[in-house]
Amino acid sequence: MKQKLSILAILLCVLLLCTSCTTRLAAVDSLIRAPKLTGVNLQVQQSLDQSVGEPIILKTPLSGEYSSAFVYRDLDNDLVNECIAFYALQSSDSVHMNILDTDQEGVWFSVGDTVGSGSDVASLTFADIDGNGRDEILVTWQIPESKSNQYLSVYGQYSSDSGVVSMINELYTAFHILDADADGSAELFLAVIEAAGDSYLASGRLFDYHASHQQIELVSEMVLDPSVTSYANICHDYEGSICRLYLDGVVSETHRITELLEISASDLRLRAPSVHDEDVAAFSLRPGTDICSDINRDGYIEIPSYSLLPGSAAIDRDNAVSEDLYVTVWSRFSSGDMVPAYRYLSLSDWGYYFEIPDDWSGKVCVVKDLKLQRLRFYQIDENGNTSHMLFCIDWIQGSTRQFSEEQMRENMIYSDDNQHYLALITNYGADFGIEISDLISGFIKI
Ligand SMILES: [Ca+2]
Ligand SMILES: [Ca+2]
Ligand SMILES: [Ca+2]
Ligand SMILES: [Ca+2]
Repeated sequence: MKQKLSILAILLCVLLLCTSCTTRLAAVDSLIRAPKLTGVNLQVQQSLDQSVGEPIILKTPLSGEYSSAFVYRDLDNDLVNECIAFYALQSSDSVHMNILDTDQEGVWFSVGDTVGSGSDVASLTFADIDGNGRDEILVTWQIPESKSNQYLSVYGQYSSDSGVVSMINELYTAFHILDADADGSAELFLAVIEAAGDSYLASGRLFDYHASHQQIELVSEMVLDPSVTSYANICHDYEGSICRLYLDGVVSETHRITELLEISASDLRLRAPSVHDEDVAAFSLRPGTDICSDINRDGYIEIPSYSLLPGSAAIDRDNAVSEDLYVTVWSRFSSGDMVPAYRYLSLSDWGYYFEIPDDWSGKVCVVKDLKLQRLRFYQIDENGNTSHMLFCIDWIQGSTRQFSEEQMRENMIYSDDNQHYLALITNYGADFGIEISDLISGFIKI
C-alpha cells in the first residue's frame, strides 16, 4: 500500500511539473507572438481586410503624436469617430490610407482608399485649413529616394458617402502649421531644399486654402539661405498684424543660423525684414544646437546668438588657455532691431547655465578652470585689466556629507543627489553688490 502511495505521489508530481511547464511555455509563446487585436481595433481590422481583399501589413506613423496604424478621429463633427488606417500590401511597397466609418448598427465599413506618396507614413497630424470647423488630415510620407525630403498630403472635406478630397501633395524639407492672418483657419509653410545642378536651392512657400478651387494653393514664395542643409525647427509669433517665422537652419555639423521671415495678415506675403544693415542669418550664426524659443516667457520668441566674453577663457590642467568663452545672447526682433532679452554663459558640460546681467558688460570677466571645475568671476578695472576675484562657483560631485552645515546654508547654490554647486563670494564681490541670492537666481540647472 505504501509503495502504491509513493508511485501515486511521483505521478502527481510529474503531472504538476508538466502543467507548470505548459503554462510557462504558453506565457513565453504569447510574448513572442504579436499582440492580438481586440475590441474596436479587431472589428476595424476585419473590415479593412475584407475591403482590401489581399494580405496587408499595418503601418504605424514613424514619428509624431500618433503611433498607431489605426487612429480614431471625428472628421465630420457628427460626434462619432471615424478611423484612419495605414497599411501596405504584401505585394507592393506603397502605403495606403483607408478611412473607415460605422453604419447605423455600429458596423465598420471602408469609405475609401488612397495610395500615399511614399513607402512609409512619416507622421500624421490634424488642422482645420479650409476653415469649415472640421479637421483636415495631414500625412507626411517617407520617400525612399530622399533622406532629407518628404511629401506632405492634406485630405479633407470628409463625407461617409465619398470619403476625403486630396487638397495638396507637396515635396518639403520642413513644414510648419500656422494661422498667419489669425482668422481661425490654418496656413501651411513649407521650406524646401532641392538640388539645382551642382548646388542646392532653398525656398520658403506659404500655402492657403483656395475656396473656389477647393484646393490648398501657393500664395507666396521666397528664396531662403542656400547654405542651410536641413531645418532643426520652425516656430512663429505675432507682433500686431505681423506674423513672424523663425527658421533654425543647420549649416554644418556644428553650426546653426536663424532665418527670420514676416507675413502680414492683409496679403499673406512672405518677406525678410532688415535689421539695420545686419543680416539676421549672419547675426545668429552660432555653434551648438540651440533653437529659437520664448526663453523669457514673455510671449515673443527670442533668437540665440553667440558673443565673445572679453577677457574670459577656459584654462586647462596646465593653466594654459584652452578656449575663449562665449555668452549665448537671446534677442527679440522688434521694430527693426535685435533687442537682447537674456544672456547666459553655457556650462553644459558642468550641467548649468549662468545668467550674465547686462550691466556686467565690460566690468566682469570669467575664467573656467577645467582642473578645479571652478568658474571664477573677476572684476575688470578702469584700465581694462583683470583685477580682484568677485566670486567663484565650484562643481562638486559626491555626497553632501563633505559639506559643513554652514556651507550648505550659506554657500550652496544648487544641490541634488550627487551634484553640488558651491559658491564663494569674496569681500570684493560683496562690495560689488553680489549676494548668494543673486547667484542662486542666475543659476539654471540643465
Ligand atoms: Ca464622425
Ligand atoms: Ca477643415
Ligand atoms: Ca489663417
Ligand atoms: Ca520671449
